[in-house]
Formats: sequence, C-alpha cells, structure tokens
Amino acid sequence: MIDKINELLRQVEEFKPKAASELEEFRIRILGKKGELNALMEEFKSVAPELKRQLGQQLNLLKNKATERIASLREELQNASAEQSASSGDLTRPGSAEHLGSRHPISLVRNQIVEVFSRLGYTVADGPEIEDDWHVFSALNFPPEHPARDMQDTFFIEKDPDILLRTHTSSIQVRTMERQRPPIRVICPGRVFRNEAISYRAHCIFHQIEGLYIDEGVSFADMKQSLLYFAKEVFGEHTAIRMRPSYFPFTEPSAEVDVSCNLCGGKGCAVCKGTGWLEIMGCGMVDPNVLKANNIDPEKYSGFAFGMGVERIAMLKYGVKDLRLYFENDVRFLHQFDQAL
Ligand code: 2U9
Repeated sequence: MIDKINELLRQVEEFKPKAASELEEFRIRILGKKGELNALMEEFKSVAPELKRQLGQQLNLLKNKATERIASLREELQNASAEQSASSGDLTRPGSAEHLGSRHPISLVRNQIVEVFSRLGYTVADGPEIEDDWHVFSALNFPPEHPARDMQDTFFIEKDPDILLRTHTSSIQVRTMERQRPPIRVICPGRVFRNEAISYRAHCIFHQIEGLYIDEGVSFADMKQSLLYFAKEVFGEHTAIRMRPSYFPFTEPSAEVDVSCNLCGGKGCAVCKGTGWLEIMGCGMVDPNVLKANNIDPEKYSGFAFGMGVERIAMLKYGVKDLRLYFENDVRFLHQFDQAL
C-alpha cells in the first residue's frame, strides 16, 4: 500500500495538464468519490494496527498534496487562458469599427476661407507667434501711446526690448513686405493672443485670417468686390455686404464689413438683433504711413487689407452660441462637424 501511495504522490508532483479538461479528469481519478484516494482509504480500514500511524500520515499527505497541486494547476491554466484571449481574442468575432477623427470646425472654416482667397490669386504666408514691437505695432502705424501696447491688452514675454505674443496676424504681412516687392497678394491665417477675460464671445487665444493686396492702382472698389465674392462663397450666393466707416491705425479709410443675415434673409431676427446684418470682418486701404515704414512707395503703390476672426465666422456659419466650445475639445461638440463643408 505504501508503494501505491508513493506512486500517486509522484504522479501528483509530475502531473502537467495541457488543458482544464485533462486536469479535471486527473482530479476525478485521484480525489473523486470513486477515485484512488478513497479506494486507499477503504483499504486502510483493514490495515494492521501497527502500520496505521505511518500509512495514515502518508494518506493525509497524499490528500493534501493532491488538493493543493490541483488548485495551483487550475490557477495556472486560468491565467494562461486569460493571457491568450487578451492577445488573440476570439478570432471569429466580428471586427469593431475604428472610430475616425474629423477636422476641427476652426480648421474647416480656415481652410475654406484660405481656399476662396487662393482662387483670387492669394498665396498663404506664415510667421512666428512670438514677435517684437516693430512687426506687431510700430511698422503698422500704432502710435507709441496706443492702448494695444499696454500690458492690459497684450501678453509681454520681455520688456525693453519688447518681446510679445502677436495680437494680430498683421505681423505676417509686415514680414512678407520685408521679403517681397509688390505686387503682393497674401492671406495670413494664424493664432493670436490678447489679454482678455474669457467669455462666450471672447477668448485670450483665437484664430485670425488677414489678407493684404498691394499693387499699382489697387482701389477701394477692388476691395469691395473681392470681399463680396468671399462673402457669397462662405455664406451663400444670395449674401449681400455693406460697409460701415471704422478706424484702424493701419488702414485709411477703414470699414467694418457686414453680411446680410442668412437666417432671416435680412428681415431681422434674434441672431442679427433685428438689424438684418451680421458683422464679419474689418478692412481698409493700407495707410500710406504703413507702406512708407515698409519701404514701399505710396505714390506708386496702393493696397487694401482685411482681417477676420475665424471663431466668429464659424459661429455665424454653424450657429454656435459660445466661443469657448471651440477650445474644450468635447467630442459631443466636435462630432457635429464630421460631415461639415
Ligand atoms: C498690413 C496693413 C493692414 C489688417 C486688417 C482689420 C482691418 C480688422 C479685425 C477683425 C476682427 C481683427 O479678429 S479681429 O479682432 N481686423 O478689422 N485687419 S484691416 O490690416 C493690415 C494688416 C497688415 C501691413
């Protein structure tokens, strides 16, 4: 009997099942009701009393070892199968659809605006977001005491000499004039930074697109027609524009441009506050002082410039009521533009 017990102990120690079913068969053979351990227990009853102690201990040892080994083998098999299903999974199950991202509404609108002006012969120019005083203010005819130069309005990185975050993309046009002689026809998209409290209609970072056209004989009428073409392309062919006198240091004369409200067709509604018009951009003839500061002869050349906030255009185009949504990257907002444009 002792030989049988020792043989079973050896089998328990050496047993290495390949599958859970093999382990279960082994468990039933050793520990099951009609298994080998119970058969030995039966045999134990008729063993001579002087052998009972030693055989009893060996039988207990066999029972404990077999129980422990089977439990630990079961755990090993479970871990291995979890690992396997994590790496390969059920190869027959249907594939899960990859979720594709989409363009941000600001990119969609910026790309459309750039595309419209490209058709009119404008090329895209880029420039640094960190700028100096000359490219943001002085070359654009901002007087030394102008409030935009104040810390209240502009983020300064260094003082004397002033290094700052550009407050408009006009600095790109200044850099273009340094590199290129007229004719100049550039469209300048980019991020700009202003020290403003964040609200539904303002943010300290936003996107602008500015344009500049300088050549011999460029007139206010050229500007008006170019901006009408732009408005019709972006807001629809029935769109009308109007211009209201305004003031900017870099243009003279200057104007604010409104488009007819595309929601009420110009009759007046809540969006256009009953006026029938929505303000979309500013524009003007380049001030001769700006041409001079940039080594362009104002007697020979003239030009026009315009500027708009991309967030504002996108708000009007898509009926977005709160500008902060553009910066939160909430996919519930962004997914609404999956099919846009
Ligand atoms: C040069 C000469 C002139 C760019 C211009 C505007 C009018 C304008 C605002 C619209 C809303 C900025 O985003 S906004 O706050 N811009 O109204 N910008 S003309 O004029 C220039 C630029 C460069 C050399």
